[in-house]
Amino acid sequence: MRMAITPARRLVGEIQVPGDKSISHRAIMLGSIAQGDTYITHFLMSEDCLSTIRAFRQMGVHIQIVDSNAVIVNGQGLRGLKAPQAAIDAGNSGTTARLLAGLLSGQNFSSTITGDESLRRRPMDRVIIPLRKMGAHISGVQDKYLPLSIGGSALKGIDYSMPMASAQVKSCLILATLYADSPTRIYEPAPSRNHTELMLQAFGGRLDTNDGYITAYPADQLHGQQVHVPGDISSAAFFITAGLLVPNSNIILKEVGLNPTRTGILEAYKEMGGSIAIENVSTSGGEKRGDIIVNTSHLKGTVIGGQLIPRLIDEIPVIALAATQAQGTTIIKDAQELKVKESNRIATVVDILSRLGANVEATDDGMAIHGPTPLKGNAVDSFGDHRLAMMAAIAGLIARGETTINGWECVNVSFPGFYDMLKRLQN
Ligand code: SPQ
Repeated sequence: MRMAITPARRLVGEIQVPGDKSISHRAIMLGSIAQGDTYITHFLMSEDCLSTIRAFRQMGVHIQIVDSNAVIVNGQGLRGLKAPQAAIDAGNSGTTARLLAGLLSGQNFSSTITGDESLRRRPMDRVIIPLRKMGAHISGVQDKYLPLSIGGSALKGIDYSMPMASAQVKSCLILATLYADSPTRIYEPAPSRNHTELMLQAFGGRLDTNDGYITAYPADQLHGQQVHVPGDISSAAFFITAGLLVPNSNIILKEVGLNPTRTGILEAYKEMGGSIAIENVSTSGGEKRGDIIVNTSHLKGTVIGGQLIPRLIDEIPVIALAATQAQGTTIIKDAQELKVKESNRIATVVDILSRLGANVEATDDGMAIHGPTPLKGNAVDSFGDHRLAMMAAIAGLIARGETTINGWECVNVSFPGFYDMLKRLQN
């Protein structure tokens, strides 16, 4: 499907972006293996999260979709999952595949995890290697790719230093350790999102966090909870960026997740001179949330790297767009992980922004963007990557003429309703 975007005069209004994708996945997973019901509100009903729901339904969990964003999970207990009769299809979702790999390794049945063409190209050795150290019987194509075959087995805790900052690897090992006979210590090169840690504790699981490492523990039982999912800051990022770039804009984003492991984009934009304020802060289930108010701003270039990268990794495509409008050069470095997302997000971001007239070059671990450069509408491809499709749409609001985006449908992976929300701010 092709989407056409034309320039916006201004963006004004109040919106509430859909629920956080990472938290929605985890609520289904922990709810499924907890005792009793888990009630989830403001759940993200997107393709990725529906892949997680389908996976647990295949394992005998009753999951009721009450309305467009409320779900009740009828937990089966830690040992209550049933052997799936067919391969579990994680679709486009790396989170589903990698977290499930850990959860399934400790079961007393065999299973297979597969995914779509994009996911079958993404590395799974990052979970295969540590899971094998725990005693898992797990193998993949070339020992690296989906489909993964998992023969349930007895697991033991390990000490593991992760080669990259990855919440998915960390969460995979935390979930596997629930079924192990001893604790696992996980060292992270830099802090990544900690939603699994926070939610597991809310469900009654034990976990210690220290500077640079966490200790995960086996569990006897988890207890179903009420989870109210905050708005996804990775989805809010598109509107925050639009608010900064489109002239005369003022956007209020209600109840967005402000977990400090996810707010790198706010720090980067403040450093670049963005007018961003936070109001009405509260915390629920350990997750901070609040309203974000954005006004049009003159931006300046900056350097984004090091420990900041895992805290804004999924927002880099749209931050790169903002950098095309900033005075001076923006360097994004230490971001090699971008190469193994739904697309190679270094190559694809540079491709799209260059086609729109930006002055940007790829580097080995990120990119350099020289601004400000006026953008010109053009035909671009989404590369089947939801974050790129939405980044290109925001670019289209400030580009001269029309911008068309091929392969628009991938937006449903994380943000159904994105276009309607964008339109509403233009009225
Ligand atoms: O789930 P998936 O496909 O990996 O989604 C992405 C995204 O852009 O939506 C990455 F492509 O988000 C990841 C994120 O990059 C979601 C995630 C999580 O929920 O744990 C963690 C990050 O990945 P990683 O590899 O750094 O752990």
